[in-house]
Formats: sequence, C-alpha cells, structure tokens
Amino acid sequence: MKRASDSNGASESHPTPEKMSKTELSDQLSNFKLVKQLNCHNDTKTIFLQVEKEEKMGVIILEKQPFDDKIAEEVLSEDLRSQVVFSNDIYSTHKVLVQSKATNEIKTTLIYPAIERHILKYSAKDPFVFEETPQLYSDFVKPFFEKEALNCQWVYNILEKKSESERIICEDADPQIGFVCVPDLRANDLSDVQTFHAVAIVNRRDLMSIRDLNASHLDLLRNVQKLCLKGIKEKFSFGKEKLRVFLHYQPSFYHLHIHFASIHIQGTHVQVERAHLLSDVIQNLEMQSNFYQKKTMTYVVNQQDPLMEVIRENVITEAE
Ligand code: G7M
Repeated sequence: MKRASDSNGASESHPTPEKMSKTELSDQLSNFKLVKQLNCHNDTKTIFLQVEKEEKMGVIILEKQPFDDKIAEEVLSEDLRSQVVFSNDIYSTHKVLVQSKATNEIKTTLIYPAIERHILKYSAKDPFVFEETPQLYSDFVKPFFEKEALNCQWVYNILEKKSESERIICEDADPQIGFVCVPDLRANDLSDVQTFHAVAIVNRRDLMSIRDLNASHLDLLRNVQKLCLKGIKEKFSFGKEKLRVFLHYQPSFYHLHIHFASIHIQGTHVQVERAHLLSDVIQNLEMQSNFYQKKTMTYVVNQQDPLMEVIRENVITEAE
C-alpha cells in the first residue's frame, strides 16, 4: 500500500475547498492512475475505483445521475433511432443512445489521499452479521474505535466554519443542544424531494454514537429533530412526511450526527441492521435512560474490515 495522509485519514495539511481556486478544483481528477475497481453497484449505477497519484492512494466514486425533465423529449424525438433488444407480443425493450449532457453527467466523488480503511469501506463486501452485546462493546469494540476510527477533521471543519459554510441549511450555536446541518457529501439535487439528503452534526464532541446516548441527551435530540425539520421545510418546502430521519450504528464517523434523507433514497444507508430512526431512539430513551447501554446491537461487519480481526480473535474463538 502506498503512503497515505496519516494513520486515520487526517487531512489537516490538505486545503479545504474554500482555500482552493476553481482551476485547482477542476484539475483534481487529472493524472490519477487506476489501481483497481473496488466495487460496482449496478442497482445504484455506482462504481468505486482505487486510484493512485504521486505515490498516494485515492478512491474515486462514479455515480450516474437521475434523469432530468428533458429525457422524455429526447427519447421520443423523431430523430432518434433505437435498437430493438427484445420483442414479444405487446412487450419490447430497446437500446437508446441519447446525447443529453445532463443525462450523461457523472457525479464524481474523490477521497484523496485515502488510507487503507477508505479502500476497505468502498471494496466489495463479504458480510458477517455481528451481535454486539454491551459487554463486547465495552471490552473490544469501543477501544477499537477509540484507536482506529476514521479521522473527523471534515466534521470539525464544518463546525468551525472552515468548510461548507456556504452550504449550511440550518444551525444552532448552543454548545450542548446545538448542531450544524449541511447537505450530505453524497447528496444530489437538494431541491429534489427524491434525492434530498442532509446531515446534522452536533456541536458537542463527546458523543461517539448511539451507544453513548441516555435520557440526558433527549433535549439535544429533540432540538436537532425540531429545528432541522423546520429549517428543511423553510428552505426546500418538504416536511417530515417525506423524510427518513435516522442515525447509523455503526456509523462511519464517530462524532454524533443525524441523517435527514428523502424517503425515496434506498440502498445501504437505510438497511435495517444499520439505520435507527431518530423518533425510535427518542422514544427508547424516554422509556429507559440506559437503553443503548443495555441493548445488544446487531449490525454487519465486512470480513475484510479490521474490526473483524478483533471479532475473530475475541468473539468467535470465545464462543467456540
Ligand atoms: O455512516 P455515517 O452515519 O457515519 O454517515 C456519514 C455521512 O457523512 C455519510 O452519509 C457521508 O456521505 C457524509 N460525509 C462524509 N464526508 C467525508 C463528508 C463531508 O466532507 N461533508 C459532508 N457534508 N458530508 C460528508
């Protein structure tokens, strides 16, 4: 593996987007060498590539964009010639090549320099269902993530207004119950109810995940829920009936954040073993303050994930 930024993906020496000129931004994808294709999701039309530039590894995610309004016009246009792939009675499928720029646009996400954990995160998965008891959490999982978690510099850049400040949807500066809500990195058109996705990042820095929450955090959770729903409604005019509001366990980043995503978005974000609805989290804490310190949390770990080594060494052998 080539040299990466540091052991957990810190990027302090890396310029924040505001510090880069437009030219630098547009040059960023040039001169990368393909190392290998890490994964490909045909359902979401996304492909994940491992790349290399100047002895440093990177990840590039290519994602086809949703159709725009003009596509119907183009496909039905008199000039267009299509190729019949299949035909039976009243049913047929056709291969159509359209020129539309918008349709051919590819959203490209770059992570550079990347570390081994980024490469693993986007590699093809060999899943293992893990039942994390409170004991296993405190003995093995928590210490592992305290040491190995991905760097949260991007989160601090948002909280300190060093990055993405022009994208803030709503915020509350209160140090205990406040937050900053921004569009998610993977979000497409925010004004489209089909693709809306935002994350609210809490101001306090002492909460790693759901596991740390108890009834004393209810004010914080209710505040994020209320103000973000209000802010999203004011800016984008869709309400809570169109949004799935949830936290991940395990999250990818260990600074508490809450997803506000369109109910239309499917995929790994919303898998039942990963997404916990904020309204359920609030209710569980209302019923029992230490609910998330008592609960066995079930989630999927990738066989190639370093956490799996910890599980293999300490859990699977123990159980045998
Ligand atoms: O899985 P987890 O609940 O930890 O989700 C973290 C979310 O943060 C994902 O949906 C990412 O797409 C999003 N995200 C990651 N990064 C590095 C950034 C970033 O730099 N800016 C923003 N706005 N979202 C990010």
